[in-house]
Amino acid sequence: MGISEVREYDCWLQGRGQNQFSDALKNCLSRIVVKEDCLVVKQAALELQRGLKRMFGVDAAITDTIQKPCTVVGTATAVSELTGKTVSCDRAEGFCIEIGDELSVVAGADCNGTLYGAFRLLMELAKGAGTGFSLEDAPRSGIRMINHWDNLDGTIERGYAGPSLFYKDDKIDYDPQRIEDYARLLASIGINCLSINNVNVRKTAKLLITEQFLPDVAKLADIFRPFGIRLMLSINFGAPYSFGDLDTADPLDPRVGEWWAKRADLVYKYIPDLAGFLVKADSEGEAGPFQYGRDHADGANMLAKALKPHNGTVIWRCFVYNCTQDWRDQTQDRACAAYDHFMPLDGRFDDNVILQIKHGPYDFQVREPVTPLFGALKKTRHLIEFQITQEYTGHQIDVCFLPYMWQDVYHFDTKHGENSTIGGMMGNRISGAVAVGSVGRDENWTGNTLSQANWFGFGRLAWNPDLTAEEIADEWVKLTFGLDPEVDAAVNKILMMSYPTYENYNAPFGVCFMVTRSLHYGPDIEGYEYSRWGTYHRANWEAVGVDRTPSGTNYTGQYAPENAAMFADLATCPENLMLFFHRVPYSYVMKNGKNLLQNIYDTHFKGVEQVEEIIRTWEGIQDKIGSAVYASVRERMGRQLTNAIEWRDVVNTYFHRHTGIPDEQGRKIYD
Ligand code: GCW
Repeated sequence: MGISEVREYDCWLQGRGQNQFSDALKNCLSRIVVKEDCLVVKQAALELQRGLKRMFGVDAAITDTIQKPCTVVGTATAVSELTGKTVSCDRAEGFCIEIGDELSVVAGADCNGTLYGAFRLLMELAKGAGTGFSLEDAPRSGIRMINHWDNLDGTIERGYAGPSLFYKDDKIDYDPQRIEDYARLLASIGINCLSINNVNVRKTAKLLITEQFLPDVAKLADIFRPFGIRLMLSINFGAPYSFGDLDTADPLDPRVGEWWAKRADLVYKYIPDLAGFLVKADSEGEAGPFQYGRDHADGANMLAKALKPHNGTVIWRCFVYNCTQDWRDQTQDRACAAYDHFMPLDGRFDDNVILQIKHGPYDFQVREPVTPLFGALKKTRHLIEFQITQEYTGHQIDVCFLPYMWQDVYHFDTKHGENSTIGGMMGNRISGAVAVGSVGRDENWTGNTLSQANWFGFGRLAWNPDLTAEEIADEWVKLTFGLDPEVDAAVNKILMMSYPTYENYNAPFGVCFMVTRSLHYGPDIEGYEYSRWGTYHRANWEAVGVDRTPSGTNYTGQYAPENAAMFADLATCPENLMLFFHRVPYSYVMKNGKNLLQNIYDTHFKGVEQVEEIIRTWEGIQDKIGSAVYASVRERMGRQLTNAIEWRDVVNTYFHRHTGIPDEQGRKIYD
């Protein structure tokens, strides 16, 4: 059989592996029985039919008449009635699937669960499941969302995969088939909510909540609805005056509350099931309640009251800090901002307000500690925010498998009460997971085809935070590249070594910002060192890192006592975060017996060697994966190697110039 090309557009819904079903199983799958009026359940049947054809070449008919052999699709109640067999799966949005020659079943706890069951059946078949297979599963959290940072002009803030899927030339302009395919891929990994415009709501984007755009937003919502996906709109807190007829946006001014209440009535007339508004306020220059001496709760609650009659939710982002910091003042610390702003407000928010908190206190750096708000907030619903788009992790040029780091976030123990890891709190103390999306109009959605694994991985972890990076990589590789053991081993190796590789040549030991300003690709060691953004490493001739212990900014004090002590003590602070928490002399001897300076040199030399190994590994499977995907990824790996070499040489030269100390192995460091 010839090498079938990896169809990059289909992502993980390829079915390249298991396409030799037994005749009995093929007959059973070829008759799909569904008898329910729910839009999403009907879509589940259609997706099963589409997937069987596109992934496995099996033609299936859809009927409402039960006749074995057949595959019954529906909510558990309906399936039990149709089959006379009691099927029970009662966890929200959960499913149970069974594969049999006479009778296969896709049963959902509800409509969404049925859809997720249909996609899971297709994926399990693609991984080789056959007769006798059964699985019951349900998402840990109720909110599994992606944020688009798409602008109305078609650009995407921090986007690296082509123009926006939704907008062009200040209009909503899209290919309906592409949007349906996008909804399909999102639902197949359990995403149930999508905000469709940039949180920096500027220029025309402010008008998305007006009749100029609402009819088209409604049409978009119609495409996502059968896939169980509700939309959110990012709004500009200053809208009442920036395009409205008021002269204020003061949340305590009754006129403002009325203005938003009317606005909400209009929006929900067009999109009755809109999930709500996403808000970035008083952050990086965006309008907000601070302008009027009000706090975040005043601002969020005013909006929440406007949405309440429509069952809408306000998601209020906590990415706020005083972005006019003075690098001379070492008492200021941007890392403290989220906790300082929001802990005092715990319990002040209405029940339809949910805070959205970045997983780290800074800004999606290669490695950050987990934000101390998690576990500390007791009376406020909140989400954890990740970034799939690779703003600081290689712009989807460099391969960098993010679940490798995300699993460390989910495993972090906040030491607040019982079951206090982030993963353990998902679905109870943490209401869900959200991420900044990474897709654009590129044929492969994500620029680098291997970056699809990050999009896939976010969805899988939002569904089940106990999954390991290895499990996610292995599943994505099988679903995308098929079941050839040599190909699987090679791509798994590349994914699993890619994060340590990137961290080695980019920003090891939690040093954070050394990227070029505003672009955030490539090195500029002091690019942010004197900026107003509070993003410093303070390297000099003897030491590097920021003292965030009680003798410094006391950021460590925001953690639960056990973690505060652990981070504050250089001996117990994890070495991969030590420059985030401590100012460390270059002479400091690390656990591997070498001093910090030599470890800086070693990590950067090693990072380049690891990229070369990644390239060799990819080249080794060239004749097994089809020329298109091979070439597109190999081209990016070439650029990644250039980037890694630049990081190695710029960083090593910087620290060599600052210290005058050469590499112990005498390797080349340029002066
Ligand atoms: O990560 C930073 C980005 C900004 C982004 C901001 C945020 C949307 O550099 O581009 O703005 O954070 O999260 O609001």
